[in-house]
Amino acid sequence: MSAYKKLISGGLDFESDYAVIITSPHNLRYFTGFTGGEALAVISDKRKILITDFRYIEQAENESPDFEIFDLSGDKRYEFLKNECADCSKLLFEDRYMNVSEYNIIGEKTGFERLIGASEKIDKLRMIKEEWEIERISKAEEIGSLAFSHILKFIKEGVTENDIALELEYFMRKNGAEGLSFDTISISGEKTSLPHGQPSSKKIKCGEFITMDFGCIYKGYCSDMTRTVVLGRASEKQKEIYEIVRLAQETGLKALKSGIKCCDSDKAAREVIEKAGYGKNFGHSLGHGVGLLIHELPNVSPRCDIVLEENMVVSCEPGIYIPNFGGVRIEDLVCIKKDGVLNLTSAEKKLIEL
Ligand SMILES: [Mn+2]
Repeated sequence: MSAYKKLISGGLDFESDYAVIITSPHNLRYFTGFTGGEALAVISDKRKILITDFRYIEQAENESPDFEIFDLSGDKRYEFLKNECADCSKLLFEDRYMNVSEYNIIGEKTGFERLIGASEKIDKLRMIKEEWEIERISKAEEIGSLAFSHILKFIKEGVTENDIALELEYFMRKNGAEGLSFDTISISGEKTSLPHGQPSSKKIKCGEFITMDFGCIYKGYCSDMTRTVVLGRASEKQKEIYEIVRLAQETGLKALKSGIKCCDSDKAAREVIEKAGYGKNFGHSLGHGVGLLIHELPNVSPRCDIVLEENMVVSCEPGIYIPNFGGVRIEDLVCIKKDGVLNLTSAEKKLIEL
C-alpha cells in the first residue's frame, strides 16, 4: 500500500520543501498502513517517517514497511520533529484533529508560522475509495443486513430497546465485525422522533415504530444502515409517513451518481418530503461519506457543492420526525457509479409489520 504518495502528488498543493504531519488514527492507517493509532508520521519528498513508542514498534515495522520507524515519546518526539523539519518551508498538519496543547508544543518547536492546517485537503484524499476498501465496507454492510434479518425474529412485545441494541451488536460481532462504527440507536414509540435518540430500558409495545440505526467495523472500515419497522399493525398515519420517507429515499438513490453535486442529490430527496408537507420535519442532511470514519467527506447536504465521483461511498438517509408522534428514517449505504449507485445494503425496505 502506498497511499502516502497521494499526499505528495495529490491535491495538497504540495511543494518539494514541504512536509505533512499525520497524527489521527484514521489517516495514520490510510497513509502509512499503521493501525496502532498512537503515532506521528512525517512525510516529505525526502523521507517517510513514522514515530511511535515501544508498545507499537514491532507492529509498525510490519504494517508500514515503506516508512522509517522511530521509537520516541514525549519531548524527544518533538525535538526530533524540529530537527527533521529544519529545512521545510511549510508543515501541513491535521488542524481538525490535533488538540491545542499538541499544536502549541509543535508550534514552539518548529515555528507557528510554518504550520498550515490542511485537514480538509488531507481528508478529501480519502473520498474516492479503492476496490479493496469498497469490498471491506460492503462486507461490513452485509454483516449489518444479516443482523437486521436476525433482529426481526428477536423483536417481540416486552423486549427493551437495550435488548435490541445488544442483540444487534452481539450478532454483528459473532458474524465477523471487529467493533461498532457508532453507538447503536434502537428506539421505539414516540422516541423515534429523536433522530439520534438513545436506547433505554423501555419495553416495546404493539403499534409502535422501532427505528434501528447501526453499523459495524470490518477490517477498519465502517458500515451504516437504518430501518424503521412497526410491531403489530401500522396505523394509517404511520403508513403515510413511512411511504413518504421510502419514496424520498428512492428518489435520493436515483439522484446519486457521478457528476452530480451533493447539494443537488440532497435537494431531489428533500423535495419529496417538502411537497408532502413535512419539510420542517427533515432537519438533517440526506447523507454523508463513510469509510475509515463513520462520518467523512463528502457531506450529502444542502450546503455541500462537492461533485460526486465514481467510487465515493455515501449514505442515503432521509427521515421525517414528528414530536409526540414518532419518526421514520430509512438509510442505505451506496457506492457511487457512473450512471447511478451500487447499493451495498440488501435489507428489506418495504414497511415491515412484525
Ligand atoms: Mn448515517
